[in-house]
Amino acid sequence: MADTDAPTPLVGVVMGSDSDLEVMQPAVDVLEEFGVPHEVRVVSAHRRPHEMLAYGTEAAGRGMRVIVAGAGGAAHLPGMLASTTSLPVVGVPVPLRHLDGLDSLLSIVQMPRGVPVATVSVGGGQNAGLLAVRILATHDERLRSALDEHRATIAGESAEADERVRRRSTDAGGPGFRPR
Ligand code: RP5
Repeated sequence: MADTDAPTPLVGVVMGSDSDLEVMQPAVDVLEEFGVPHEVRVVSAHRRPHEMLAYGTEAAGRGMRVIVAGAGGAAHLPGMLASTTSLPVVGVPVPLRHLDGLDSLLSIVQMPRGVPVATVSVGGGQNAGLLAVRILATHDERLRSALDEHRATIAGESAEADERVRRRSTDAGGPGFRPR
């Protein structure tokens, strides 16, 4: 039975294949952490092109605000979705077994003039999720303070890492870090 109480998804996390899920899951995790309503779909540009076009064309009308699209290899999904909608599309290059994801990166980032895709790093699912939250936060005070807190947490972790490394180098008897 359909869950009629489910909130309208604001972010669509889509991928070319379920084999992309491992890379895309961190994006989903971020959206869950920040309490952003979202949906997760396999929308293949090559295997179901008509459904993919319909997804992009209908997304804004369904209340969506951002699309996060991941694909690998001949990674046409983010760019093709961007050509069907004025919503921001965040592209995630998924690394495959061959070519280390450089193929995916170039396929996604090298968009023609007029059709932008905000491309994150190879395998950068988490940053894609965070970028989607940042886009929503431009009009959402709660999300903006949650992002401020998140940045403070990361800064704290980095300070702790600094302390650990400094302590280790001091224990090793020198003021600076010595490679082993
Ligand atoms: C792309 O082809 C998908 O995004 C995936 O990264 C890649 C391989 O797909 P599978 O053959 O694993 O389904 O369209």
